[in-house]
Amino acid sequence: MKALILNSGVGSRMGALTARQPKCMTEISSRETILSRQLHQLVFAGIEEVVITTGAFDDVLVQYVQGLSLPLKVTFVHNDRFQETNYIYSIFKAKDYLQDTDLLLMHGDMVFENGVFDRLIAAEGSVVAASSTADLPQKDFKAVIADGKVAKIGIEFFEHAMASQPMYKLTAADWKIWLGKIASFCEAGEVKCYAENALNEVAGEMNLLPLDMKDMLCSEIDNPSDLAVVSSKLKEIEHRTVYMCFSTDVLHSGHIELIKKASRLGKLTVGVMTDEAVASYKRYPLVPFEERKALFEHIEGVSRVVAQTELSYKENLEALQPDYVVHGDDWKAGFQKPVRDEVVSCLAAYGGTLVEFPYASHDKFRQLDARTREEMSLPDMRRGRLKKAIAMKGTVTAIETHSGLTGLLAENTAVYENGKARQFDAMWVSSLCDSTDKGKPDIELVDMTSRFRTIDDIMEVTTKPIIFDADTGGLKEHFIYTVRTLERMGVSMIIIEDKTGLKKNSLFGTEVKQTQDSIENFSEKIAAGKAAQKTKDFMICARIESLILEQGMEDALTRARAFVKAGADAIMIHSRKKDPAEIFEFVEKFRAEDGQTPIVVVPTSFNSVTEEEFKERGVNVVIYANQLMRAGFPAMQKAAESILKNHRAKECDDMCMSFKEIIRLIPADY
Ligand code: SPV
Ligand code: MG
Repeated sequence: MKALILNSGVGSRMGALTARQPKCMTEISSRETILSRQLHQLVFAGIEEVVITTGAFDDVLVQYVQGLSLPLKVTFVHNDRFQETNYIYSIFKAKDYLQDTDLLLMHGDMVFENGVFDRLIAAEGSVVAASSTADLPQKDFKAVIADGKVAKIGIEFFEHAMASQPMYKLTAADWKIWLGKIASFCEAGEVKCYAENALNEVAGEMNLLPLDMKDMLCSEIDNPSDLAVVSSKLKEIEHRTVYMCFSTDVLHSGHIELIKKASRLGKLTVGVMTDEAVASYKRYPLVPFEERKALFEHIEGVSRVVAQTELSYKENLEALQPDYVVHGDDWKAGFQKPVRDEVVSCLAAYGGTLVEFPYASHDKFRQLDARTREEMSLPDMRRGRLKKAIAMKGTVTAIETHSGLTGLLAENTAVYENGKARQFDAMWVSSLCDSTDKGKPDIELVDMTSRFRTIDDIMEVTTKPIIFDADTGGLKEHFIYTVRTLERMGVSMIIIEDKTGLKKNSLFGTEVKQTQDSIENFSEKIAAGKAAQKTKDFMICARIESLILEQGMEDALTRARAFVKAGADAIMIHSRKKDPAEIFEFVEKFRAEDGQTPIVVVPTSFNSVTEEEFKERGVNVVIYANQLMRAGFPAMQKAAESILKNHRAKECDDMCMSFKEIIRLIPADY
C-alpha cells in the first residue's frame, strides 16, 4: 500500500503560520508538526512509499521531509498551478506514481489520533473516515450514505449524511475507478473542483464504506482556532491510559504487535495473570508469575505491570479506570465471552472504551502453542506440577481416567461460571476402573506392565499431572521398581493402600475378607519407595484403610502418624459411609497435629460434600475416582439393548454423540 498526502494547498487562513512554510509544517505540539506526525504514523503502519504533492514553498517542504530521515521512499510531485487549481489537479499530476496500488489518501492538514489510523489500515475494503456523533458541518465534507455505502461526498449534502474527513483507504480496484475519473475531469479542464466531484460520478461502481470514528480525533486544521482545539485534544490524548491483560508464558510477535498498537492509544498498563488465575482456566503456567511480570516490564511501550488475580478484569478496571481496554477480537465468542461482557459493563460504568484488534491465529502461533503443550507433557515438566498445584491452590481435584479418550475428557472439560473457569487439576488412574475396563476384578490381577500401558495411553494425549492407584504396591522389593518407573514416566504421585494378601476393592469393606498390613511392614515399604525415588517432585501417598475395615479412628490416626514418619508425602483417608462424619473427624484430628502433610479423599460414598467444604476442613486432594466409567457403562448398555430390541440402530442414535463431535475432542496432531 502506498500513501498520498496532498500538500499543494496554500493554507491562507492560517495567517502568519503559512507565511514562510506550507501548512503541513505547522507545529501541533512541542515535538511534532502535522506532517511529521502523519509520516511517523505511516512508518508505524509499515507503509514504505509515500507520494507528497507540493505547492508553495515546495523546496522548504522537501528539505524538511529529508531532514526527518524516516525509513520512507518519498516522491514529491510539484503542482506548479497550485494557485489556480484544486487538489484534483495535484492528484492528476501524481497519477503515474499511483497506479495499481492500494492507497491511503489524506489531506496534508489532517491530524488524527493513532486509533483512527489503525482502524483505517485494518479495514478490509475501501473506507472513508466519518463520524456518526459529530454535528454535520456547514462548510466541510459530508458523506451521503445509501444502503450502508457512500453514495456521494461534498460540502453541499445534508440529507442521509454523516460528517466525513478527506482521509481514505482504497483498494487498488476502487482507486483505479476514482483515479480514472479524476483524469477525465482534469483532461476536460475541470481542475478547480474537489476530487470528490469525480468520486461522486463513479461512487456507484465503487464499494466505499464510511468508517465511523465517532468522537476520536480526526480533523483538518484550517485556521489558528482549529490548531488550538487540536493541540489541546492531543495533550489530553497523551494522558490517556490503556489496560491489557496477559496470561501467556510464550510471548510471540503477535503479542508484541498487539502491545505496540495498544501503547499507541495511551500509557499502557499490562495486567499479568497470577499463576493461580492462569491455572484456574488454562493450565499451570510454564513460566512463573514473577518471571512473566519481569518479561512484560522490559517490553517497549509497557509503562507498568500489575498483577491480575482472576480471569475477571473487574477488580483492576475498577481500581485503574483506564480509558481503553485492548484485547484481540477472539473473545467475542466462546468461554471468554462472559469475561468480555463484564469488561464492557465495567467500562460503561465510567465511560471507558473497549478496543478489539483482529486475533492473530497464524499457523506459527498455533505451532508455538502446540510446542508448549508438548513440553508440558514431558515427564520432567509434568511430574512436579501436582505438588505445585497443591501449594498454589490449597485444594486440587482429580478425575478418573482409564484410556486416552477419558484422558482427553479430563484434560479438556471445562465449565465457566461468573467469569471463572473450572477444570480438573489432575487425573486419577484408578485400579478399579483400569481393571473394570478390561472386564477384570479389582484384585491386582491386571499386572503393572498393563497398568503402565494405560498410563502411557493417557500421557500421550494429555498434559495434566497423574495420580496412580497402585493398590497395595506389592512386595517392597517390587514396589521400588514401580516407583522408579512411574517417576521416569512423569507420574506425580503414587497411592498405595495399607492392605496385604489378596486385595479387594475398598468399597466392599468388611463384606469380603481383606487384611490390613502391619504398620511396620507398610512403613518399611514407604521408606523403601522414598529411598528409591530420584527426584524431589515425586510423591508417595499412604492410604489408610482403617475406617473401611472398621478398625476405628485411633488406629487410622496412629497409622497416619507412623506413615508420615516413614516418609509419606501425603495421606489418603478412605471411608465407604455416605455420612462424611468419620472423614471429617479424621481430618480434624490429623490437622490438629499435622498442618502440612496433604490429605487426600475419594468421596465416592460421601459425595454430598463440596470441594469448598473439603478445602475449609483442610483436605488437599479430592479424587473423583470412578464417575466417568460409571456414567459411560449404563449408556453403552442401553444402546446395546436398544439395538437388540429394535433390530436396528436408528432408535439408539439420539443417545449417541455423533462421531464428528467425538473426533473434535481429539487434537489434530494426535
Ligand atoms: C480405585 O478407584 O481403584 C480406588 C478407589 O482404589 S476405591 O474404588 O474407592 O477404592
Ligand atoms: Mg483402587
